[in-house]
Amino acid sequence: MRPRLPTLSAHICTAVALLFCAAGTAQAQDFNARAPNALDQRPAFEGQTRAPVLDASVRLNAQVVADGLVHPWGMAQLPDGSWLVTERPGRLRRIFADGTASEPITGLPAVDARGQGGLLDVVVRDDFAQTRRVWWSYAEPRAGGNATAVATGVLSRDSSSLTGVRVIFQQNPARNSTAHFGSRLVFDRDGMLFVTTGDRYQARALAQDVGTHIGKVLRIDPEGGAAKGNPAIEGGLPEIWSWGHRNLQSAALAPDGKLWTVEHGARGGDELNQPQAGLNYGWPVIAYGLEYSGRAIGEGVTARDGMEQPVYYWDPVIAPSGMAFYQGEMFADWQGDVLVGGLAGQALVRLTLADGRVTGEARYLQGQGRIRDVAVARDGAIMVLTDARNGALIRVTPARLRSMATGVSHSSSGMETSISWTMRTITDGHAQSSSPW
Ligand SMILES: [Ca+2]
Repeated sequence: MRPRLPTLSAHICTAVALLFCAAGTAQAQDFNARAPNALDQRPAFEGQTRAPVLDASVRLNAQVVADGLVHPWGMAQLPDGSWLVTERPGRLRRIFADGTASEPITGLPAVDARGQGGLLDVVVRDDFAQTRRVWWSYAEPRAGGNATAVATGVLSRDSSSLTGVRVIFQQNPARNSTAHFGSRLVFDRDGMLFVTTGDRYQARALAQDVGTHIGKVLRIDPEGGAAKGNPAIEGGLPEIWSWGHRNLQSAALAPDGKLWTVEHGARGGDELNQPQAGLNYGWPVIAYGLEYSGRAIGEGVTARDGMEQPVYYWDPVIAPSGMAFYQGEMFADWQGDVLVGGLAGQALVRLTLADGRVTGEARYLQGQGRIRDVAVARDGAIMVLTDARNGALIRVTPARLRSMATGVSHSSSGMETSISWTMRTITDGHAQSSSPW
């Protein structure tokens, strides 16, 4: 029998299906009530911020698959429906559909888990069943500091260890910082791997320096080296796809195969972008929002020739982490919609798109916890990871469906029990006092 995580209240996790209503009334209408931080800034085009609020009255069933995860950060579904989940302190586990969790998988390199560092994203390819190859990103301890790195290895048949581990990418330069590591991993349709990075907080000017990997979207060969077909950028490193980014913890491929990202702004200025090869997305020269101090960012300009406008921005911020395009059967009306996790925003954010612009925004699970990652399971359920000392893998389905894992149907008495339990579990120990991104 596989061990359960030591802090799991596992009998509750799998026996109780949680039901609550993300009401489309006052709560869902609230998120644009606050004034922007930068009162004098104007969007570059209509609909670039504060898109019309969508009806969010769909009833959702949110079932905790596993809790007791320490600051889980990334997840990848395996062919049998189980999930690989990273925990920031440096552990990778396999979580099975019944909520049991493997012991930490051995063979990973050391991580620098201070601050926002640690073990970060994890991905597999469609050929996992044949190759058992796994790729992951992490904050790598280096001489003189740390930096984002990507490694790959082969998962043993019993899922206990990774073998043949190789580091295939190292961000340069390293910095003495515990902040802004990125880093999402996304395979494109050509089998190349997008890697997002951050500006390391104190090194923001290097986001404009194409001789570094700081504040970039990178595209690499999953065996190592730069990807073929990357843009030719004068004086630029060969891994660079786009630059001028602040801290990218959300990235996903759209149904048409294009990469989209969401990056953290400062006080206001979280951005949705569709990064295109060889273009400059402006940080820190142009930005929406303000410094945390309340001062203007740089010269306080939001537009400049040669720098791309975001498709959409948030002020106040949601503090975005995790992203997926919905495709599946369970949420029939959400095909192609963008799902983004909110940390400070404590919400699952849904955006509708048309012709490359945002046409509406809705928020779900508001106030239930800091959402670190979002994925769509092969059966169409939406999976989220909550960022907390007692973090959880949660499966979100339309409430009309019976819980697939438990067969439990929902009653009003169960709903009351669930809500209080949800609040207790997800908020218990969550990092209220830590930084909001
Ligand atoms: Ca930008």
